[in-house]
Amino acid sequence: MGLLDKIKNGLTKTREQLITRIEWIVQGKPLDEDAFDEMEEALILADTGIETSQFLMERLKDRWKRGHIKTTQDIKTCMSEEIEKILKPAEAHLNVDAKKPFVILTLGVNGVGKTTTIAKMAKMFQESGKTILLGACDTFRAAAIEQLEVWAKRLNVDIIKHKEGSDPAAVAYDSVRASIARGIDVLILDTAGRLHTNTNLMEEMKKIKRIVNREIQDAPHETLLVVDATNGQNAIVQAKTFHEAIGVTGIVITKLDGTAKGGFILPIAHLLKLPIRYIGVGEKFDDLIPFTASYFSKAMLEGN
Ligand SMILES: Nc1nc2c(ncn2[C@@H]2O[C@H](COP(=O)(O)OP(=O)(O)OP(=O)(O)O)[C@@H](O)[C@H]2O)c(=O)[nH]1
Ligand SMILES: [Mg+2]
Repeated sequence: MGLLDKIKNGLTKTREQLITRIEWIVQGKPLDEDAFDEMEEALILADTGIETSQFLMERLKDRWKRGHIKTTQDIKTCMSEEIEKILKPAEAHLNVDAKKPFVILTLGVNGVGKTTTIAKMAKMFQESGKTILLGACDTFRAAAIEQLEVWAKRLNVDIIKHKEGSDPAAVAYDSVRASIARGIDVLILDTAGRLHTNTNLMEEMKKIKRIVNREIQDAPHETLLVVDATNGQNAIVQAKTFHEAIGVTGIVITKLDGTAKGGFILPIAHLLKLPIRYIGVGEKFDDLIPFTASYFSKAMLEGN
């Protein structure tokens, strides 16, 4: 299956709801201002957020007034084009060739899919010929180390670990030293997830970052925040909190396959202005896709 089809599959729920609502709004009546207001609500229901939905509908109304929009198909086409414009600035693929070792620090609240995403990324980099090391800095949750080990075995990559409950920054330190000593291309650090409102978590992450940075001047080269699409608007709050506390350089959005809230990716691009590196559309290795604005905007409005 091609990437566009995969994203389309992943966004099925979001798209079906959005299209059904739009078609219902415009059915059998001429387009007017009210119809656009109702479409704005449909976007908000897809978790696009008030500010971004308004912004998008203004652009659409403008095109309608200039005569670009007459049919339902025109609405879909123009909306898709305007969505692509909003998403385009967030399209920036992660280039792990830039440094050696390229250090990725992965962050996010509990259960969003950090560890799974790490495994998927490791597989992807491995396939492009890179050597990988994983650092098990989630020493907080019972079984977190074992979970990462299971992935490491499946991928046949090494892992640096300490005992449960030990200092995550010490694991990060050993991981960085080992990466340098072994000539590793990409080091990915797994971390513990707790609520973004947990100050201990933020302090722990800052310390890891500091230790990594002390060993390699410009590392971590990527501070990657993982957010879960099923959290919708709350994921935006998480992203803001992590970004303010730690400084995020890229975002991964997971679980787009299980939600009708796919619209929340728009305010991430529009308001947070952070690069979206990958999107997750399932639990398997190859269900991680580099983010491409045009694919996403098509997948939101064009059926299979
Ligand atoms: N459907 C779907 N499930 C996913 C995706 N990514 C991760 N998951 C699932 O989400 C669950 C949690 O994933 P983990 O990788 O353990 O999440 P985590 O952030 O490491 O969790 P903690 O370590 O507890 O903070 C698992 O059941 C994964 O299989 C995705 O893109 N789609
Ligand atoms: Mg984990």
